[in-house]
Amino acid sequence: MAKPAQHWDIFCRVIDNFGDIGIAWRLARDLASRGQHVRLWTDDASALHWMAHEGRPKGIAVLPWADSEQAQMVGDVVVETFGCELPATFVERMARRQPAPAWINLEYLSAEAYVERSHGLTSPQLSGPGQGLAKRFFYPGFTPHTGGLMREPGLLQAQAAFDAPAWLSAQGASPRPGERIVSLFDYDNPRLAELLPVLGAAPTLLLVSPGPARQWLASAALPAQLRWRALPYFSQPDFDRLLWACDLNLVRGEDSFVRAQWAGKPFVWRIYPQHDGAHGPKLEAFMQLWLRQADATQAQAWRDFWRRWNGLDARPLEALPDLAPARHHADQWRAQLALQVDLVGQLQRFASESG
Ligand code: TRH
Repeated sequence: MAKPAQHWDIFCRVIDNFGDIGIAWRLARDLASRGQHVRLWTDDASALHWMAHEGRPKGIAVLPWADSEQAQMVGDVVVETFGCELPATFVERMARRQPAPAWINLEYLSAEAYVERSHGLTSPQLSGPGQGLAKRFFYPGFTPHTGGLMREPGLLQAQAAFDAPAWLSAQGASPRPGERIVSLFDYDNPRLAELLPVLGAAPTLLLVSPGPARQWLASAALPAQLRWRALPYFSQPDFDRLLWACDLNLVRGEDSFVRAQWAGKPFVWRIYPQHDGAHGPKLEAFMQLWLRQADATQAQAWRDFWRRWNGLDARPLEALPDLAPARHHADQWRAQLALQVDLVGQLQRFASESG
């Protein structure tokens, strides 16, 4: 017997870049696709103009954060993304609601050991507007003892049915015979100049998403075998198709990093740089997990490349690791991740336990 649809309130505060709203929007879409009713409260929905330009699915209302202070109804489940601190007036209404809503804090993704220890912990609210409520911590992750990764129903089937040449042609980005295709979505990166000769070692078409890299490339001298095209901001589904169509994806942050793993292609991750250097151990922890089953020589080549690309090793970029074995490894890694219960499935279970 299917459970009745629940009402979900997702709160998202946009810090910078697009990951916060990107993850919140993907969560809302996934929940709505399962028949849930979703209100997405955010202080900056502007990126949805392109991220969601294929239309907003039924069942999702995107609302200004400030309006939540007057909201009379509180959902069955309240998701506070990345510790964004809910409005006190809304929390007061949560505390008065009978039955109490499930209050879930969705944390940032990491492969570090603390995640498995922290996933599922509860924090009873002993004072303040939420007194009497309990907040539960939900940590996404790559192992069965975490909350898993978002994997919407039908993702792997859509990939299997995808016609890459037709999609690339529709974008005006068809490769020439023998050209490999590489996508680039990055922050400002001092290593970019070193990337060009690395890619130019073989005939390459570089597809560049909007951002600092695209500006820099416009005036850069290119090696003979390297061509590039500027891309527009795609909708999230089309950004996925870009990753599926390429032979190598250079991604960043959190959400595109996960989507590159679902694409099952070799990828390079530019982690979100943190001033206190916390991104270093986070990168190492992921590589430890991701490369555990890989051939030792291959694994070292990827570690070297990722560390240098992320500025964690001052030596210059050298040749790309061999993409053929990496393609096989990417397939294996995706198959391993697909064994996990997906994040939204786990979140729904969490909510029914906590509510
Ligand atoms: O933009 P990001 O660097 O976001 C970052 C990270 O999430 C980081 O962890 C967080 O702390 C910081 O924001 C605040 O990278 P990310 O996570 O890949 O998010 C980009 C989103 O934009 C993702 O949902 C994919 C989407 N996207 C498109 O839909 N179309 C596009 O053309 C592009 C380039 C991105």
